[in-house]
Amino acid sequence: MNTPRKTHFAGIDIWRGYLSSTAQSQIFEQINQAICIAPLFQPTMPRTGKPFSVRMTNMGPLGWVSDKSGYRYQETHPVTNRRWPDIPQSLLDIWNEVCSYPAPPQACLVNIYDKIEARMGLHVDNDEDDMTAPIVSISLGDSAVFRIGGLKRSDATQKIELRSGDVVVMAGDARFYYHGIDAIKWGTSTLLPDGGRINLTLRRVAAPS
Ligand code: MD3
Ligand code: FE
Repeated sequence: MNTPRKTHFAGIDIWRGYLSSTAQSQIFEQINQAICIAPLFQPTMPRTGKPFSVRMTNMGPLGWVSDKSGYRYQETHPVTNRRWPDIPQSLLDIWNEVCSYPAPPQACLVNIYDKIEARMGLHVDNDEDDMTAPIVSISLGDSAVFRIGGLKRSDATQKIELRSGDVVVMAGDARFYYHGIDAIKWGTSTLLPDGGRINLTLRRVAAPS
């Protein structure tokens, strides 16, 4: 581990510089291996079918997908229909280090921001059955302008920059807060050879049995 600094912001815990540049490179390599098995797909909005500006894949027993029929977790890739690759041990270690939930994550959603205009609108993550489980986010590559509000869409929001190697933990009330990514600050990191940003979110879907 690096010498991370834990700060609190708008109800969430941010560990600045949690991952060393070596650790970031190793995780990037592991994501590339996962993408060979589970290629990036273009999610689309329920009902309208409008494509997201972000491409995605998943690791773990479950993966989050979105298409015209809705948002859901499923055991297989929407295009290949094969199971998702395993979540690497390096990421399971991070989950254990930053939260005290009594079971491992079941999904690692991989968000790829590889277009200039890539962003993620204000939303709440509520497709998980156990909403008391935390979500752990890992940022790699170019910095992002992250926006977070409150329990209602109309609540005031605040912006903060998420940088390569930062780890964010959403637990308790913050788990239900509206949040999104306004923009990527291109050229702020050299980790990804083609630029852009990768965000990983580790998620527990079902309560432990
Ligand atoms: C705050 N991803 O995948 S990660 C998502 O950077 C998502 O790609 C963003 O929002 C990204 O759903 C933000 C940080 C994050 C993740 C989940 C949260 C913040 C959160 C859930 C509740 C509150
Ligand atoms: Fe989210």
